[in-house]
Amino acid sequence: MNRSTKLALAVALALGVAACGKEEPKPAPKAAAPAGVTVTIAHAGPLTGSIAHLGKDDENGTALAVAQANDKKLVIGGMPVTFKMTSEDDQADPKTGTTVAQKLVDAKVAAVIGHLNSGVTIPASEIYTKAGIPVISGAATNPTLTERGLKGVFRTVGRDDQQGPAIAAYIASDLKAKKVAILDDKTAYGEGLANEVEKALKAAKVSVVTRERVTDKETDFKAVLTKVKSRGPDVIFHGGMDATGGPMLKQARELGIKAAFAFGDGACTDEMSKLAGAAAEGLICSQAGLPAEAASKEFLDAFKAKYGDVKQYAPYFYDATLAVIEAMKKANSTDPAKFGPEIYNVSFTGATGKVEFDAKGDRKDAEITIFRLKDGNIKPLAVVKNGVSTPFGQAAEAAKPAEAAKPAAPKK
Ligand code: ABU
Repeated sequence: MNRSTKLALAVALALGVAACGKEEPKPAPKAAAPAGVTVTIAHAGPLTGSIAHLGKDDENGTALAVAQANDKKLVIGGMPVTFKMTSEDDQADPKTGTTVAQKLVDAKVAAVIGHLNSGVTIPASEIYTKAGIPVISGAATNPTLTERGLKGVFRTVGRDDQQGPAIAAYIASDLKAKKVAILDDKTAYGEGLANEVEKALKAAKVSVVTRERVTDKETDFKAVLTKVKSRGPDVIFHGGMDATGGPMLKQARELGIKAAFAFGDGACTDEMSKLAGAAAEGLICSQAGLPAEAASKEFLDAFKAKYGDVKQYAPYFYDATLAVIEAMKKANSTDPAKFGPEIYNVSFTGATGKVEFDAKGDRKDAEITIFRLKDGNIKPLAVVKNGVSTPFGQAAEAAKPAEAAKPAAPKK
């Protein structure tokens, strides 16, 4: 070993000893970040078929509420929560609806926002209830949904035993009908609503000249309308969706039927003027809630930026989703067994006003709005609450949530 190698070895050894003798600074112990949880909220409704435009609208309302909840970075039960939405197509078909329901139960979703059709929501809700999963519809209006004593079944819209008398009162007093023909599409919704309208008209001493049944799959109504025409009604009420109501109205005018047409919420959409053209002008209809334009400005701005115009019940699906998340916060749990019962106790101002449920799961103080279609769009005329009718402008002002909502400019 020459001199310079010995020197290098000595330096290296000295440095090594120094390094070994020195306490390395240890990083300060970090507080362990709690692992987050992912909570799946399901939407279910018709995403294909003749009323897919309405199912998509509902899905968009649900998705917006889920996205906004994620922006808030909620911590529930000490855990950061990420919400995920899954969406299933029930094709507006009761049988497909039960298959979808079982699929969502098997996937262990926390809650279901849906379905749209009463005839689908009613059987599907039995499956959810057995599995302890809460379900909230923002569109199903048939009273049976919440009349079976099932726990965990809710709706954010009104019921057909509120909607039927409201539209019947308008037919009797404002349209001054003497003879009314009633048709329905044989669904739980269409038939149930038509029954309510018939009952209320008869109580108001208005003559029901015929009661006819079609189906929700039909597109040619000329035979039944010819029979209806022979009875000389001054008003025709159809319990069905816009997919049947639009073609029915168009064909009625083609047959020279002059009677005014009235519909419930299923056919109370701007789609009617696309389906029936000019024949849709002047129709009257009801929705089982306030009109979209009366929803909170916050909601309307956010919805429009992402999805465009509201078609009908998107704000009610949005609020249904908020109700689930509010209940989770109240229970401090994302476990349906714990937050499900808290849905009965939520009280918050959503897109559609104050959201609270009664012991059956129905929306407290539900409103019904009466519309007339003018210049291609449905325009609100009056709001009926607890049987009392108020002109729309006045009712919207009274229903305005304190902190948020200015009604958006009326549609042109
Ligand atoms: N409420 C209108 C359409 C949905 C239903 O079947 O109830």
